[in-house]
Amino acid sequence: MRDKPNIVVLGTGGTIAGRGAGYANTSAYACSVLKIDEVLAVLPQGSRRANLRTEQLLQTGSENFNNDHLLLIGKRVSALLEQADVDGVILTHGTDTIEETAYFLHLTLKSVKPVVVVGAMRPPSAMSSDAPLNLYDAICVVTHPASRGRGVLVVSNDEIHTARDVTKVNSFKLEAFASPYGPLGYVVEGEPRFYRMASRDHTVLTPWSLARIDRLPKVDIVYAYGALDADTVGNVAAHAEGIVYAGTGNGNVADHIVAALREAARNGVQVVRASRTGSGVIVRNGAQPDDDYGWIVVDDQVPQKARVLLMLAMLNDPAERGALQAAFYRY
Ligand code: DAS
Repeated sequence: MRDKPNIVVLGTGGTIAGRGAGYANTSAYACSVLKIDEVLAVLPQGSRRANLRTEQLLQTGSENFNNDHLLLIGKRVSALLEQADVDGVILTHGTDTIEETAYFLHLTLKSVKPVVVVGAMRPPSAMSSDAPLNLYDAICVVTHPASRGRGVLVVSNDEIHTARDVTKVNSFKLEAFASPYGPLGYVVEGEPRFYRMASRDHTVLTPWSLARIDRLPKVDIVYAYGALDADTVGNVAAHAEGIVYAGTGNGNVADHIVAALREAARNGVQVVRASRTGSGVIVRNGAQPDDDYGWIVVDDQVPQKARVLLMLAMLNDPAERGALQAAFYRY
């Protein structure tokens, strides 16, 4: 029996590892300059709850993360979770794309051990930085037995979110993260309080294992607006294996874009209708005859999460549209 849980803290950069010129620089600062040990130094109390071991995995803003970064992070977290002397993992991460990395891990890790992804909206050098409290809350959540088996969690601003639902909804406020159905719980004075479960399959209940993934299909997102031209869509389709179409409203596709997306689908590109609104469901064969066109629709996944899920689903059944559609309703 160990005195405290053994937690590995992986650093990847972001604002949580940033430094500004002065206290007043809450939004203008150098990102990804503090090493993970320096990041943890803002919170000397952290080691009261856990034996913390650090690793510097990356050192860059999360806006730079591509599929190779996802695989690198995923494989490292996965390997750590397999070690008997590791009880949980904290991943420090830029906030911009935290939701994509967290969702990728949520769908691919094969462990019930807690994994918490955490960032900050203000660097540790700024007045009222959220870095120390977010880090402290992450340690409290990752070390708590109630966090086991819940999939990957994102902790921010006193809230615990499931990786499936959380998105960044504000560019500079501390209340930057929201889930359309609310957080799973709060962290109150260092104690996680969970109020609900994530209901969709994740981690050990998915078919994807990082040990078997070395490449992800190229899936791109096309953002809809009235003046978008069909050639742009065609150019994207020519270089992609899948397209998530972030349509207006309930996944609407402008009349002059329909042909380009139908052509893409005929050429074997998987086309997924989503919404650029940020929440809500897309009804299959609602705004468009998806069966006739060979298109797929999201359930309620926002375009950036739909991209992650489509990449994974295409690993199993790249051409089987029924199976790809089913993935959107299961995960
Ligand atoms: N540079 C952004 C990022 O790394 C900012 C942040 O961390 O909030 O995502």
